[in-house]
Amino acid sequence: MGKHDEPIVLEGIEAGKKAAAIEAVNALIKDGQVIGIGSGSTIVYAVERIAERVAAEKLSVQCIPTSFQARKLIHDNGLILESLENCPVIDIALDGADEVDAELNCIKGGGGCLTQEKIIASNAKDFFIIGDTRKKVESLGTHWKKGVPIEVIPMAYRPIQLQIEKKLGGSAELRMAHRKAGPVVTDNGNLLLDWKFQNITDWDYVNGVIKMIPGVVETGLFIHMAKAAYFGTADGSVSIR
Ligand code: ABF
Repeated sequence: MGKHDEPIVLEGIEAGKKAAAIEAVNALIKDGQVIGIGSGSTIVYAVERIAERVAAEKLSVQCIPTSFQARKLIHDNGLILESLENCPVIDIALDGADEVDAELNCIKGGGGCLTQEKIIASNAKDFFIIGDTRKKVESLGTHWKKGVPIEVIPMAYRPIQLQIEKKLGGSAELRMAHRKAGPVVTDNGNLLLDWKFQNITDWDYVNGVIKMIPGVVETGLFIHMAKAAYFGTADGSVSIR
């Protein structure tokens, strides 16, 4: 790829994200719903489309965020911001993903918001993924090479690294901020490990092993949680898995 091609490729990726988000919102969002709002870049297009539909169709919806970013997105688009205290049952959750496999298992948390994303997704009657077509893979680890994100309590990060590597192999790296200025700190005040794995097929087992290590808050493995995934391409077409 020549250097002049890069902006075109990026534009294509953004077009894919936007197409998937708009298609999902048009098909899935209904009057009266409590909606879980994911984090990342694709969800921005979804929230903008929800706001358009709320204004044009006079829909009444309430939105629950998965992160500081999502909370601000809801607020900035003039949508009703709600919480799990008031709305413990969510009708539908929409979110991006780093990868989605053939069984709709996902790696999420590249943006560091996996714990609140999983809480919202697990309390939603239906959970849908939106993303550009790069995210659609046959098996996890094909596109997303940065590993499985894992949120951990800060004082335990080192023994957790060692236990993961001993029990499952691979390497669990502490996620550092830009220019290694310090570790990335989540919205919950915790740290992140990115576990690079090899030859894993039983994701249920792996998720269980990691979750059982004291100090692990949550993993970015979303196993058997999504109902469907919308993938968009640069030409605006969308496929549903
Ligand atoms: C989120 O969206 C995260 O779990 C994930 O890291 C991120 C990636 O999606 P996008 O491509 O939309 O930024 O929900």
